[in-house]
Amino acid sequence: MRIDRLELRLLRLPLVHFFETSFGRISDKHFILIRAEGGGAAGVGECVADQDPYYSAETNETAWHIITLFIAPRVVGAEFAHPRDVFPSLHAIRGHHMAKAAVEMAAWDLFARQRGEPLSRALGGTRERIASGVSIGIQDSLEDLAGHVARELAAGYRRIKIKIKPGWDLEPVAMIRDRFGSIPLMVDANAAYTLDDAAHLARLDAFDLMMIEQPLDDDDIVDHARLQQRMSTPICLDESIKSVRLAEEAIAAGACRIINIKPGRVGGFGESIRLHDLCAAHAVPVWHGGMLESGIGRAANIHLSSLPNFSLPGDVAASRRYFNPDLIDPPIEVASDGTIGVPSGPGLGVSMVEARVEQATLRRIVIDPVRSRSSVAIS
Ligand code: OSB
Ligand code: MG
Repeated sequence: MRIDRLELRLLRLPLVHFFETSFGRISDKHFILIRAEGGGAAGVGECVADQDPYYSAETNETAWHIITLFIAPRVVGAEFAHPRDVFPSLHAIRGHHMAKAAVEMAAWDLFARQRGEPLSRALGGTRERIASGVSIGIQDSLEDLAGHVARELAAGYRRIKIKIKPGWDLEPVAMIRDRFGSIPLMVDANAAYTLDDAAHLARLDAFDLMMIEQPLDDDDIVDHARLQQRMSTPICLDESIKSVRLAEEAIAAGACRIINIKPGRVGGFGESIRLHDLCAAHAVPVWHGGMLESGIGRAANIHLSSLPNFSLPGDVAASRRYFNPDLIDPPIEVASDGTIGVPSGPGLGVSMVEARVEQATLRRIVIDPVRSRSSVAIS
């Protein structure tokens, strides 16, 4: 497989509803879309970096910089036997997993399309439908939160996750248990606490949560292990699992009992498969995280979620919760039983609406071996 040309676009899409975490609130999604062309076909990959370096150190601008100056020269015009060889070929570039993943995932889509098979098959997926859950951001009031929970349960979603932070934790959880009973419920702190909060966090044990996601800082593997000894609610790590190696260390340390997989965080599909397999070997269940992706990144997440150890519902929900319209048509829908069908067409198996992509584009650059860097700016 040869990648002849890369196109990068920086896009802006308005969110249907603002999304608030312990990092802050956003109303628009800014992201880079990669198009990789080769052998007369094209694959696409969505970069999950944000505008700000809060969830991770990467941003859209760092990803743009790293892809154009360091990743593109290593992949444009290069021959790969398989897309799993893309990530190792970028070894000299330290970190920047979101930037690497966007290009690697476009290469997987290109590969699957060239073979005329769905991406799920190329990845080793085994299911035709995946279980879908939702992530509900911090709201202005408990009443607003109750309204969101009621709507998502009515839509059929298989589990509810709410974002928490100091000052918005025990009360919203108690309210949900009180009003909605024993629904599958979990919380995500996005690293908003420290080990000093252990006694406070242990009060969540009374609510029979499926798990607490990323209570402490991303580098605090040891503190997560100490916290897990002081609470019965299983800890799930997200931000901390920046590589397969770190996952091995976190599992060995007892820092988590569950892992959230996001290909962007670990460097793409190849690394995600290795992480999935590592967790399966240690009997650690995994689920697929979400980064408010457009239909392109959402479809990629669905294909990966078809692997066997994704045994818990993920943060992979219907398009309409995020963007209306989405970049793809038809959008991704959830069935009344809370499942999403894995697309069966070649590659990602979704249709991008080029006019919508064009309309959302803030900036564009094309990189090919002849004009190794030529830029077309679009205002
Ligand atoms: O921590 O899982 C997270 C969104 C952006 C950044 C980080 C996270 C999230 C979500 C939303 O929880 C998941 C989604 O619905 O896409
Ligand atoms: Mg999370």
